[in-house]
Amino acid sequence: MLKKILPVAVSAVAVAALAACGSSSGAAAGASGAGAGGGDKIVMGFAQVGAESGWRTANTKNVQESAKTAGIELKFSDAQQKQENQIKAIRSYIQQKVDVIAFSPVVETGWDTVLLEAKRANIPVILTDRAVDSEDKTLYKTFLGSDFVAEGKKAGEWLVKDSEGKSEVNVVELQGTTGAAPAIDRKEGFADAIKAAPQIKVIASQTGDFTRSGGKQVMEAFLKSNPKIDVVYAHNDDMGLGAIEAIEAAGKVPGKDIKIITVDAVHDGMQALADGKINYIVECSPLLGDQLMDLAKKVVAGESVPERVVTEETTFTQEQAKTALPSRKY
Ligand code: GYE
Repeated sequence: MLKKILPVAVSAVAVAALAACGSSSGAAAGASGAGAGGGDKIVMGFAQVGAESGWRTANTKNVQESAKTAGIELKFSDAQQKQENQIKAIRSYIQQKVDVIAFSPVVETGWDTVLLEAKRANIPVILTDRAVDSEDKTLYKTFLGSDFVAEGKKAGEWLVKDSEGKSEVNVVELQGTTGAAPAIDRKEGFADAIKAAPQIKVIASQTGDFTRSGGKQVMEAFLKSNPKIDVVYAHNDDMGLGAIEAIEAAGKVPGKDIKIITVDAVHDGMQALADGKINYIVECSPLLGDQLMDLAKKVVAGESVPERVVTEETTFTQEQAKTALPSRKY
């Protein structure tokens, strides 16, 4: 615990309270508790969304590795895509008086109360990967992550080009988790871009919760109720990979009979792109760890940080995926 020396009795209570909370919620917040009594290491409480996708797994691994390299003690919790679990984890980090809290909010709304609690406890908060819709920008120090609207736009722009000369292009959309920033923004960016081509129509749009099984299930239903589907736009690779399974099971050829556009560019997605089953991927980098640790050190030291840090990203065609695959880190 940096700068704040806790009496042993208090920290013991905090750890006990945390253990009780972790076992009842399944949110397993900050299992080690090692930093809650002294030492000069920065202690970060990190409330992760879950383990819903390849992206998330890569992000978790990267954050854990970067913390180690930066000499930051990480208390990690997995909220299993449930906001209530994330709120519990954040409260337990406040109780433990960590030096900084970082979290990736599962949905955009409903954070003001717990963020205010952190602010009153003088614990700086860094949003990582996903945003909140709080009007009070003083509730967090900075937001590190992608521009999801831009990602959706890139997906739509590719489709507009690919649809030139066609008279009708029917799209089905597999949305991410309802209420999550990347789901809202990727939908918006895509819708905006395809306005340029009136022959492109989104004929069905539903959430697959960012998971492979969700993508598969929703795609099965789409295939049953829509006789002519030309394109799948999936808000992440995992749902696109689930859709591939559903398309193949229906006797159609993914990438040819039905084109697929996804976002993320994790390894399995890139492999499917190189294999011709996906047609285009917009990259969303999960490698936020090093930047997060740098920002954490600065906010703990009381230095000012930019209020928004946007990750740099690219896009991949099938040919580009073949070249990029051997050196991909995730
Ligand atoms: O695209 C998806 C994951 O928030 C950017 O969450 C992240 C998204 C990512 O489940 O695969």
